[in-house]
Amino acid sequence: MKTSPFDLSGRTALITGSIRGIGFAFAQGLAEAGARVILNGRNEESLAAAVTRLTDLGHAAEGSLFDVVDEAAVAAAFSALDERGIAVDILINNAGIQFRKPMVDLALADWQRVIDTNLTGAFIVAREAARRMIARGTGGKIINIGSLTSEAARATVAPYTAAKGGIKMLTRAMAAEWARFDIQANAIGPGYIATDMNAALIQDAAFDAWVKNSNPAQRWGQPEELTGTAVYLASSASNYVNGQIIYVDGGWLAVL
Ligand code: GCO
Repeated sequence: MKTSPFDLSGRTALITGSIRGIGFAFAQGLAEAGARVILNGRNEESLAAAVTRLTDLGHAAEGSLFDVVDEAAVAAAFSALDERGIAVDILINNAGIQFRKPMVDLALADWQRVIDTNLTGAFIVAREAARRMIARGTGGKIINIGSLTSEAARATVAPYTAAKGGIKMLTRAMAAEWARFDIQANAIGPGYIATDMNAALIQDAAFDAWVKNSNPAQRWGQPEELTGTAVYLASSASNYVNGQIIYVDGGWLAVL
């Protein structure tokens, strides 16, 4: 029986920022498709709890504690996996933060924190993963997480917008350098997804109405509505797809 091109059995996936929200949904989706998953976060307890949620469902899951902005900690995390003979075949660069303030009032430290986590962190983790994929000669998958703000801006979220715009082009730079090693680098652009990060926006009646009136699906998306695209980009079904960003946004960017 021919195995499905979407089958991830025998693959190992690392998902950064996967304790909750869309990161956790990505991890659960890839685990359901057969992958062993490595969750990541910065808080030991909540990371362990997230791992237990998946192992309780019978999935092969474990945790790797590091902050994506900490270059030494990221390198140490990968070395620890090397020592245990664990090869990361699939990387989802999902770790991200949001900070909302008009630019004229924005402190450089807040700007830097968002850029470091949402853009530089993706570079730091992908570099470690790609070095090993190239050395093993086994290829691999890198999936970055963009946003509607990879294409269009909204007031008060300038560092996030700059970082997500950067993620789109960083993904293409990865394709330019790593596709020849059979590494496919692509991105997913979530629309407005009902997560903790957007809780304040959901509770804001005017903002909630704006989201519902601005996308043809007329609703917020759910985290699990992103996982199918992640499984596709993590699987051999996308072996000739490179440097793309797939928007999962209810049609927001497609319709005036
Ligand atoms: C915001 C939101 C957005 C969404 C998403 C949209 O403040 O506008 O947090 O950034 O999370 O990225 O694509």
